Amino acid sequence: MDRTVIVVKPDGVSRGLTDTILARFENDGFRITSKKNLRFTLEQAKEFYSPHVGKDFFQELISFITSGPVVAVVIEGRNALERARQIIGTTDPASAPKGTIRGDYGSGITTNVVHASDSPESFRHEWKIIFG
Ligand code: 3AN
Repeated sequence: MDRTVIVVKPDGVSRGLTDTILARFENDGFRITSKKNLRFTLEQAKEFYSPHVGKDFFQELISFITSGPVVAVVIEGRNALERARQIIGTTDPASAPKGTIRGDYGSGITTNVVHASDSPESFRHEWKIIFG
């Protein structure tokens, strides 16, 4: 069993998709072990997305993720990181297959409704910022 951080982004929360999105993971056998409603501060957002500092989309990403409340959870399950990435789909919803969360609900590469950690290091980094 291992764990990953899932964040329902501001577009997912404001569109009322939180329960629908979290159910996708639970229906696949994941267990939610922590849950937190929060709004990222500017500092938290910059730290959370620090791997993207200097990229041309960084400012847009920070503005978006701080634009409203998010719901963050830790989910636990076998092969959690890889399976959760399959469930959310690729970064750009335009190329994410139907049946993935981003493929079904994402409206743009920034507004892609959900985040999942992409490595054990990013899980630890993200967990510390939100739940530490
Ligand atoms: P993912 O969320 O699929 O792991 P990352 O880690 O490469 O993708 O990027 C983090 C976030 O940055 C993405 N969820 C997306 O919102 C945004 N992003 C990534 N690439 C781009 C891009 N080319 N243009 C605009 N935003 C992007």
